[in-house]
Amino acid sequence: MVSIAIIGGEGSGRSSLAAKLGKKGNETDITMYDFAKGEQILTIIDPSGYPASPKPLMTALAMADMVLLCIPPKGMDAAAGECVIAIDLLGIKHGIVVQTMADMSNPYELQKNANKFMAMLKDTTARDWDIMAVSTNTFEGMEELKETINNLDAITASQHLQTADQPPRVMIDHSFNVKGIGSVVLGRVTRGTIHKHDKLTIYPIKREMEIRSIQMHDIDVASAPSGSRVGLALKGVQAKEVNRGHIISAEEMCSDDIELECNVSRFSPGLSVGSTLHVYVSLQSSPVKVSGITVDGQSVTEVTAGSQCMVHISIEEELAFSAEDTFIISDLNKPRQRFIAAGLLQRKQGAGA
Ligand SMILES: Nc1nc2c(ncn2[C@@H]2O[C@H](COP(=O)(O)OP(=O)(O)OP(=O)(O)O)[C@@H](O)[C@H]2O)c(=O)[nH]1
Ligand SMILES: [Mg+2]
Repeated sequence: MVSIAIIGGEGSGRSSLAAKLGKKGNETDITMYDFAKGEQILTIIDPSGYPASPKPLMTALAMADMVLLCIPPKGMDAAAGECVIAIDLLGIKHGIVVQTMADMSNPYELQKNANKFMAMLKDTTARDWDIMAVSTNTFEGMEELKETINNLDAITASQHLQTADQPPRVMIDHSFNVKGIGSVVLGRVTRGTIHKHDKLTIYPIKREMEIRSIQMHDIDVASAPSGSRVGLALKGVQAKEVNRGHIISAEEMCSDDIELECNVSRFSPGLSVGSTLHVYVSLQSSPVKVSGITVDGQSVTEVTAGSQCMVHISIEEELAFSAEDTFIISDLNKPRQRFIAAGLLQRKQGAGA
């Protein structure tokens, strides 16, 4: 049971690979594919609206346990570089670099490109990722890729298991009304275990509700552990009140004004007070204004690339989050590299949760 984001630049072979790994399902700015055979269940997320918008990329990464970074024979383009920066800022540890369209390349060129990627990734969280050549035309490398995915699945499954005793948390990615059933949401359990009849709250709307029933791959179950992709029928909330990014949990912080301990990307123009930017956290996003920056306790008006600083942001709408969530600050107006900084909550916020 593993959720996989297939990312990369435009025309890098993402959708072709996704279609070979699973069956196409729901399609919005992300396209879902799934595969289930015995114990093996894969959920694949193709951020089809990327690179036009960074949001589908952030959504896919927040939904995934692991990443397949697709690089075609022509090499990395600006968007692939931006994907690497996103992976590194989010601190994503599990993934594979997939050299797509291997039938259009040759062993010498593949090795030469693999050496280049290794050099490029050596200072990032992707430094130990396998690099694998695959063709969806000739099926070269597909079995090896699936085997490597299974190995990573085992690792992420054991990490999910370690959260079993923690309070449950579900990230909602789709919601709709089903005739005769009522409000249904789709999402992923990212922590703990949920049970039928659990009474929890949807954040940031702070609506108390009950889990009426749980389905995993269209089969009714009594409970679902961390890592599961679930469909939930909910009592006490209408589907139209629930949006992608809402979180089912016992307790979340909610705020529209926070201070983040930030690492400013080395590959960004830096950050300045007064600028209007965008923030992503889990599956939520919102415009923000940078209202203050401090370095070593001193207020400053701007910081350069590579800085560490405290950044105070005023968010257009209230977001829900926990202490472990990474916030990504982004500038949608930058033409090439839009991710500016990654931040964590520095201290407990005075949240109204
Ligand atoms: N020869 C060959 N062509 C491939 C392979 N995989 C994908 N292609 C072709 O490459 C082109 C791009 O592939 P897609 O899978 O659409 O790539 P994508 O990253 O989803 O592209 P966008 O969503 O448009 O950014 C298509 O014309 C595919 O038919 C492959 O393994 N071999
Ligand atoms: Mg595509």
